[in-house]
Amino acid sequence: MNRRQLLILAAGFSFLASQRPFTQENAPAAGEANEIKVTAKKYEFQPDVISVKQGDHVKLVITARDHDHGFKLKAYNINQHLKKGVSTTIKFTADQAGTFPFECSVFCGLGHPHMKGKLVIEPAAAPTSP
Ligand SMILES: [Cu+2]
Repeated sequence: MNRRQLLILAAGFSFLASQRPFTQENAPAAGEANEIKVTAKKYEFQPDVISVKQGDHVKLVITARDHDHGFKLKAYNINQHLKKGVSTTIKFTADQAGTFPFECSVFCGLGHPHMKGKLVIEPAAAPTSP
């Protein structure tokens, strides 16, 4: 059955039955890769706040512009060297919700200690009780 047939079928049913396909259609499929492009340069990550949802398969594509940098996300045991001019892909599954700091882990100059950001993982909807 294709989507069109499904919608026609749903429209013929009760209000509740017809609402469901529409609301679910807009939400991305669970576990879909969430690709985020990030730039690293002296002395900031852009964006410096990265927001994802719990359960997302996060794919960060980070490009160091002006110097080698690093991406250290301690909560997820990630410490990746970012070579200047190269896009580095870092993949992880955002299985724990919360706010986690990340920082540059390769000394890049005087402002290096301030080169930080945070990863915000919104909790998934609470599971319905049985
Ligand atoms: Cu640095």
